[in-house]
Amino acid sequence: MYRVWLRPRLWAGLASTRPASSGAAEPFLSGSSGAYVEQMYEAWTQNPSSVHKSWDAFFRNASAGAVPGQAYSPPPPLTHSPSSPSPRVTEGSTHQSMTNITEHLNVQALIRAYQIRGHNIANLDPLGINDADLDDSMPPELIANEGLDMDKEFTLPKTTMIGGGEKALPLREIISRLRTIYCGSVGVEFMFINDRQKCDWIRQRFEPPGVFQMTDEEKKILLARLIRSTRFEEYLAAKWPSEKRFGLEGCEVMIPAMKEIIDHSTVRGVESYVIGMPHRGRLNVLANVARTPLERIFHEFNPMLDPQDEGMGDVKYHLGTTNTVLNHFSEREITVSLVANPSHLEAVDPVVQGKTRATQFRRNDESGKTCMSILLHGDAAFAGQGVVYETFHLSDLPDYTTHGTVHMVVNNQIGFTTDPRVARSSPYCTDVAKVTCCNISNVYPFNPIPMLRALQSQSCTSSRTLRMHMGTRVLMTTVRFTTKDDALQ
Ligand SMILES: Cc1ncc(C[n+]2csc(CCOP(=O)(O)OP(=O)(O)O)c2C)c(N)n1
Repeated sequence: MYRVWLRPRLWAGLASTRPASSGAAEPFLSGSSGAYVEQMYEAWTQNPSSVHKSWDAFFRNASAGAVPGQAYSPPPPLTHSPSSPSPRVTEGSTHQSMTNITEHLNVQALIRAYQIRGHNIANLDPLGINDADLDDSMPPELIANEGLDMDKEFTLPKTTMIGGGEKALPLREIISRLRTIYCGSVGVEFMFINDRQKCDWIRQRFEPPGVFQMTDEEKKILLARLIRSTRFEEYLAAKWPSEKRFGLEGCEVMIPAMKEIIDHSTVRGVESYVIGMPHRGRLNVLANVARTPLERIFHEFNPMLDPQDEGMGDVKYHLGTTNTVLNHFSEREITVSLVANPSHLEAVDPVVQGKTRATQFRRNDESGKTCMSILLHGDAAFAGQGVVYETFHLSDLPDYTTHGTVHMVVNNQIGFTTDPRVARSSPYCTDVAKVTCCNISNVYPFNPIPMLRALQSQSCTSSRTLRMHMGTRVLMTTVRFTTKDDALQ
């Protein structure tokens, strides 16, 4: 309200300073200066000493109700002539305000640097072989200038929400919040997206204080699901130690993560899920997400099966299933379809998209509100198989789109026998997906709460979702330790 009242007054004050007969227009009266003056006014309302003294005087006068022409006092001339009045601003204070401006600009650059590069030093590389830049040094732009006073308060720019309700914070607190958000167990990459609205949307989901917290009830559900997923892997490992298992060990959190996506999107109306994935973790997904009866899965390990029997050999990692299950979160019946895995890595991706599109078509669903696809990948296959890139490029075409897919990459930092340093040329295995400007979160699975929060906030939460609201792909890559099981298979 105050601002609305002041603005006409502010402009009236400025307008009246135009010399009636002078042909030279005042530079601050040009159309393009409006935003600048308003920005300064915003900054002044937060902290009067953050603007130049002459502006401080002007804003004070205008807000005190000075009549047009009296709020403004002209700045000192650039050249000093004996006839001109002596400058009212001392050299010391000019220098101080220049320092102030420079410091604010430095802090703004630092905030932006964390948004762009914070993921480079996030805790994502348990083996020390996968640093984003293929080196593990701190990017220089993330180091605050030595001269900056850590206890000084700085006005936060509009491009960050780290303040929550606060408009200014001490530099020490700014850096601490940025490090928690961008350099912990979630490394979010989004500043390459050339859509300001999407970037703001993501900042709103990641930056406000407290967004990575969970209620006790949510924590209990997460723990129960983690136990079910972990115990399943342990049981297979203990019971059939010499069988191929393509285990999910170390990344069991993928199961609660998938269930989180399903829970929250089904509340928003999704009734049918089409899932595609390779062999790794497939039995766990069959058991805990698609709810295939455990006895059916275990039966396929039976050494007495004949070659022609269902489940013999590798088949248990290749067959698909479709089940209708009751989702306890939404109390709704949903259909979960795990598409058969043809062994040729990633070949299932376009098949899943085709099946999803066909289901949406049959349901007269033109925006993907009732059927969605989820694709799981291995790190080496995601980076190395051309069909991934091709499928991503089809994803926004009007005749092919499925209105957003959640992709999850299980990154065990090995592709058969090859480690990432000699497996691909890009820093991250997910870089190929950047062609379509999708948001990418790199997460460390041993800290599941931030991981689930990040996933939930982008793909499927409450009233607005990145996937559903903006029809956008969401990509999550989970880095985990390589286990003996990976190396054997
Ligand atoms: C197109 C294709 N090429 C090669 C293979 C053989 N192969 C099976 S698993 C595998 C390694 C895949 O590594 P990654 O994608 O990282 O998944 P991981 O098994 O490590 O989870 C390879 C090369 C295959 N199945 N399909």
